[in-house]
Amino acid sequence: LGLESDLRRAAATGEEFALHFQPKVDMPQRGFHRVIGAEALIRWHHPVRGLVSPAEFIPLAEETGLIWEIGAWTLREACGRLAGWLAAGLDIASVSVNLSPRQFQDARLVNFVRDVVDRSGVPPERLELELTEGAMIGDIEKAVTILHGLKGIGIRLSIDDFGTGYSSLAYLKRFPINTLKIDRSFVRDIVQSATDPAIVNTIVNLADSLGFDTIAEGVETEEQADMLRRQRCTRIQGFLISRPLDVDAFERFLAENV
Ligand code: G
Ligand code: G
Ligand code: MN
Ligand code: NA
Repeated sequence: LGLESDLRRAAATGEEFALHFQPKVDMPQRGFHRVIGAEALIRWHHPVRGLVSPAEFIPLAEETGLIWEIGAWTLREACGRLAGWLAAGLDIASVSVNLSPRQFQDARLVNFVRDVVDRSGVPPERLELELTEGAMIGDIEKAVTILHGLKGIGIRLSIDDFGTGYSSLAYLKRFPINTLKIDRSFVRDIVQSATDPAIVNTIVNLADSLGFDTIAEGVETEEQADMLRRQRCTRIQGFLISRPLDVDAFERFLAENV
């Protein structure tokens, strides 16, 4: 209960939150990784408890409805940072923001996202929203309508943790999305697994056929990256490239890598 009232207070101002950014890179057959974007990940600096993980407070925010205020802060902050980087000449292709199921199902979502993008002045195609399959189960017709509404703003859409949820191929073909983010559970054991390379390869082929991109999450070693490359997955994100970085560290990373 203490944490809930603290979160309510934090959500009211946003002052205790910060965004960290984890680079996403491409992985050509040879040569260097190039930064293609970054994922924004929220952090809560609690005045007494110190850093509280989103794994702890996002579920609480969902249960209490505070996710709307927190998500609004996150989206504004991400667009504000992106606008600042572009104005400073740091040519970052996209910044993604995670949406939890309750945010996705909120009737205010499409208008709110349009409004934040408009006010920030960022080109909409530089903003990406990451949704999980779980957000879209239930009323599929409604989910497709919301996705088209978001698409109509001109932003990019990805399915996060892909392969762990329930989206059937019949649904997937109706989703106007750009990217499948291959869940890190398929990456973790890919070097020694008898099955995981085939699963990744199948996801990449499926994405190709449907006109989607892919990116593998949770890549921690060169060996995993090599195996992914052999499965034709050419975009990665993970500790091998960088942990999520605070704004200063991320700006240094960009300056050295773009
Ligand atoms: O950054 P970290 O790996 O600790 O994130 C843990 C979980 O919290 C991940 O599932 C991530 O998607 C989620 N998360 C991080 N930031 C946000 C955010 O701004 N909004 C939502 N809805 N989820 C987030
Ligand atoms: O659910 P989502 O994919 O949004 O989760 C993002 C979370 O994954 C963040 O909390 C981030 O810290 C974590 N993460 C990012 N890269 C790696 C990695 O290489 N290994 C592990 N174990 N976690 C990672
Ligand atoms: Mn994500
Ligand atoms: Na994920």
